[in-house]
Amino acid sequence: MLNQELAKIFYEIADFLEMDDIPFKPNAYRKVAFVLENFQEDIEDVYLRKGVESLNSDIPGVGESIAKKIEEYIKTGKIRYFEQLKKKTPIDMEKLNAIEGLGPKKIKTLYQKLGIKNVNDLEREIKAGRVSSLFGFGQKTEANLLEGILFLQKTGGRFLLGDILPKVKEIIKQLKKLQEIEKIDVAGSIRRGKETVRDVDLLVIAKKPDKVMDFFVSMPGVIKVWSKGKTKSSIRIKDGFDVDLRVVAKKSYGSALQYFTGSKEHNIATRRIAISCGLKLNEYGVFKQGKAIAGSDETSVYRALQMPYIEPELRENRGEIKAALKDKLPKIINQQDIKGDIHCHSDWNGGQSTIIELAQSAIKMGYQYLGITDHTYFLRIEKGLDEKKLIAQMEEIDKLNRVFQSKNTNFRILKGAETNILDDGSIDISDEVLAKLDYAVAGVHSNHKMEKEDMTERILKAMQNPYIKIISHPTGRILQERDEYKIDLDKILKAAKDYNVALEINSSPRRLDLNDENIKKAKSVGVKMVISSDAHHKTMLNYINFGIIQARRGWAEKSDILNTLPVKDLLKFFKNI
Ligand code: DGT
Ligand code: CA
Repeated sequence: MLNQELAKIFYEIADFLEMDDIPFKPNAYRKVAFVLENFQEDIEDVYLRKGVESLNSDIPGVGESIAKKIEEYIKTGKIRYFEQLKKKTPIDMEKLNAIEGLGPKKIKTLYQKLGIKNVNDLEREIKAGRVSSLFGFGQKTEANLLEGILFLQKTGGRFLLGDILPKVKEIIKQLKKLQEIEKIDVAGSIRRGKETVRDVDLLVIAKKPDKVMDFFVSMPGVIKVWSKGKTKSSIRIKDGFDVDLRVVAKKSYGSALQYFTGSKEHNIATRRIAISCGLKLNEYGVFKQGKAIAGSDETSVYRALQMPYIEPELRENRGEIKAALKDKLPKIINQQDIKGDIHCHSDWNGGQSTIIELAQSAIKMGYQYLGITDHTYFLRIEKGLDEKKLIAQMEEIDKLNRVFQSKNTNFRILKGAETNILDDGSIDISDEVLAKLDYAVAGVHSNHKMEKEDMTERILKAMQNPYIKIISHPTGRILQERDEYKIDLDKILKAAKDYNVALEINSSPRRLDLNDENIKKAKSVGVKMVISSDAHHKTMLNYINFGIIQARRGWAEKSDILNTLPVKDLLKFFKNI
């Protein structure tokens, strides 16, 4: 486990030394870092054999001075030399280095000439026009740096799962074409289904690693090769994110997958369990007195720790280990459980597909029903439906349903609407018309910046309307753009139970609202939820998969999610019977 931590430190030492124009040493440290991050044995084990001597003799590139530093880290968790370097040049190397276009040499110039220590300093100096006049910078570099800073500020250097996942699937598809690759999996935060992702971790079993790596670093779309080795290579893709590829031995594949899936917190906890069982767990296997007892597949790894398999989405150290040890893990929802989608928009109000196109796509997805929930009229920009148009749409849906019935198609379009919760909590469609729908959804689409108490009251009032059955995107956040509105979620959860209103898990990759922790909270107090695509085009019905992932991360089971019900039972919930 120490291997990766030490590698990170040695890379950073190399950067600091390079800044100081010290010859040779930076490369020596980089080489060692690279060896460590690819080393097929736990460095601690090497150390336990004969201390500094075995570190020196058994790890290529590790001389006595580096061996001593490794020893110091194993014993104290720190390396004084590294601490001194950081003290001598007090700059935020990691963050500055993360800006596209900056490396140690440029960081040094910025520090020496303008005293720039961190990203804020850099932004200030660029805006003051002082960076472009430095040697080696210029207007274009300055503009690129500013763009890089803005990206980091907006996103923290993280990418939306929804943006990154299709590209990762494409990369995997290309790699799978190689005969040498026996098995390939994505690990890391992507496998855990986190809503944002810093980088992509791929693992493979491969016959000829050299050939695989040659292909990997020269795939179309690669703009930078950070490193290339037999067991690990690292590249940047033109979309701006990094991909690491590791080749792993068959006998260690499950352990490596478990380790690189993380999360780090989950790993620390599982490692502790291993120790308490007298075992040792690392990315190479589970070991008992030095002998491997598991490692080829993940299930065997967890079994060796006296636990059932833990789904990746649960691995955040949020109670899953305790639950697993007691065999009380939730049976989390999966794609097949979903019987229909109950929030999507048609071309009646700014969606791009017709109702029948949406319905046909839904049938192809194996759904039994699809609820059409167009915006209502308060949203004039989207030409929301008024009462008259809503009634006309209901008639159209009735007509389409009669066609399905006459053809014995086991499919039904449900009549819904996504109404607006106005500032005072009232709904922008009359109760009389709401009563004609199969169900009504309500959401906040305006005036997001109310005080907490007012916003909570506003939503609570809407929930008391007997026709409102679902609150859409309950916290209003837009990832990397807009924070949640201020609400008292506990009060809203209580009202959801009291008034029999479901809360939505909106699957739009920019919303994912409720988020995982709120889903877990809602489940724990018995609030029902729905997973909806909020599609504005038939192809966006697939967004539901992101909502399912989020629901799994929130420990949701089939029984927590209403659109796992057959249509008859779903309508019973809506009719409150
Ligand atoms: P990301 O990339 O920030 O979206 O999140 P992850 O979880 O993919 O993190 P990443 O790419 O840094 O590392 C992949 C996995 O490797 C991580 O989930 C757990 C494992 N790992 C990485 N560094 C450490 C570490 O220092 N200690 C332990 N125990 N595990 C680590
Ligand atoms: Ca990652």
